[in-house]
Amino acid sequence: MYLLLGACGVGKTLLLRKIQNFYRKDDQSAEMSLSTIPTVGTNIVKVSLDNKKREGCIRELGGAMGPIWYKYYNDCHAIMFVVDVANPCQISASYIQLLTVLSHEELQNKPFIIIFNKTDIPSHVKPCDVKYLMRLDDIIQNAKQPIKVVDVSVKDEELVEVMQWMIKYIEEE
Ligand SMILES: Nc1nc2c(ncn2[C@@H]2O[C@H](COP(=O)(O)OP(=O)(O)O)[C@@H](O)[C@H]2O)c(=O)[nH]1
Ligand SMILES: [Mg+2]
Repeated sequence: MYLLLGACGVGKTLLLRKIQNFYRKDDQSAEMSLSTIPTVGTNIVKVSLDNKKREGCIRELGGAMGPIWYKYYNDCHAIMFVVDVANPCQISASYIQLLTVLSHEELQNKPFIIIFNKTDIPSHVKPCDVKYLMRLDDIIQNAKQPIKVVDVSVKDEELVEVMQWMIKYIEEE
């Protein structure tokens, strides 16, 4: 189980939908359901990771559930943490949340991907500046977990690096 975390409105549900649709681009009916509403509670989807050969499960936890995210750490094998780089006011809160998640004892050996989303919005903070603000170089050097950082626009379906990371860290049966 991949655990999909991040503050409210960063794009987690849209990312889930787009990953679900990654291998069914021709299916118009799938595209119809791309509007999102704030997630209350948790959202679990099964996705094809490898053109239908291999599958994975992703559990999204609503941003408002931050205080109880830890209850789901035991039941996941990898963490996807989304940051909205078009919302500068939220970046410091995301940084604190990220540090809290990374330092949790149940997540010490689990791989992380940090997804800087909404790079299509012209006023977004440059990912290199966000990395600097969040002191990510320091964090990555000192973390026990393998951490990958990607800049994407989920809206524009820039999902390849996310899919590659998911396949790299696919859950063993
Ligand atoms: N411009 C833009 N909007 C996005 C992107 N990703 C998500 N959104 C929008 O951000 C809003 C919140 O998205 P949602 O997936 O519900 O966020 P969640 O609360 O993290 O699940 C929705 O209106 C999405 O359409 C993106 O890459 N670019
Ligand atoms: Mg959501």
